[in-house]
Amino acid sequence: MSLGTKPTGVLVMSYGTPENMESVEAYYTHIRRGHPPTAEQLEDLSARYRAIVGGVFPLRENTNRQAAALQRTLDERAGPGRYVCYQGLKHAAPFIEDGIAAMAGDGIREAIGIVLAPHYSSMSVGGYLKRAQEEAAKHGIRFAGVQSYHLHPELISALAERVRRGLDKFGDARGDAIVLFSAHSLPKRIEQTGDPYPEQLLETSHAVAMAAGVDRWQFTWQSAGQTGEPWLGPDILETVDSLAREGVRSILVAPVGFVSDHLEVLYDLDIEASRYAEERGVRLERIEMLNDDPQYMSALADSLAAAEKELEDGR
Ligand code: FEC
Repeated sequence: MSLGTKPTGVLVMSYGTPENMESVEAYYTHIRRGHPPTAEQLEDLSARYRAIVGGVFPLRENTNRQAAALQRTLDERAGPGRYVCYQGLKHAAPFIEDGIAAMAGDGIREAIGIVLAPHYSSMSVGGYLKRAQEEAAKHGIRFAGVQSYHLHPELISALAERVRRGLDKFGDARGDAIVLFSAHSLPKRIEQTGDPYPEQLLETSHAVAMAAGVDRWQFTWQSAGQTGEPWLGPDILETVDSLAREGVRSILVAPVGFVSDHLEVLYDLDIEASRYAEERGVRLERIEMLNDDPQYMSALADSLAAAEKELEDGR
């Protein structure tokens, strides 16, 4: 229980997406830590958004729906008013710092936080948590964040159900299909610091494959940046190419490193990888994303309860 009558603040953190096509440049500049993209880079990204969005940036609506569903789940568990969710986005407004400042404005003294991405890397979740912790300290808010929840049983169960449904799409060819688990690549230098990201992703993939009764599966990376340094591989396009050469004709992609429908799924997988596979005579399908799935919300709520316990133990 939090001290006094104030609710505990819950910072729901997500990547963030532009408001509209006009704000793609500002968004891209933020991702590049203040360095504006070249005209060519900007056009490349804008073209990818044009290919998927049709005037709406799906990640924004999905994050809104996830935050609202998590609020409902927490209200059902603890009664209304006990927890209040605030959004904090990494690369768009409301930024992580805005979410914490809004809590401070509401008089909140204790907060817990979770990223809508299940796997920890110092370059991903670690970055979100550091910013939240620093901003909370400025406002005198005690804060504890969830590092990862990649093996939570309800997360695994929700993903396994999607893998089973995804395989059904292949009908009679179901038995020949291979499941390709994927996640956002990161610069290869994370391997030198013992970062848990690659291992956690393999653990999730293994657990989902077991739960779905799948024995033909591989893990591959996707969406690597063009930054001039090596990124973790193999990339999904290389993997699709190798599998096609081995005679595989049916691939189900399970992007377990992501939880929402957004650019890296709707463009990199549904358009780019799908087309690439088709050119090689391979049918590529994808599992449905979790979005506001009730089991996913339950995994988030359980993980937050563990973070709150840390706050209580530290009192
Ligand atoms: O739908 C949308 O508008 C946003 C989709 C989106 C998600 C996402 C998630 C992750 N990223 C991660 C790491 C990196 C690193 C860089 C990087 C760059 C981009 C660019 C876009 C972008 N990311 Fe992203 N990412 C999404 C979108 N990401 C757009 C810039 C253009 C490009 O490279 O395509 C390289 C930064 C640099 O230049 O230094 C590193 C990781 C995740 C998964 C965890 C999370 O959600 O936080 C890791 C969604």
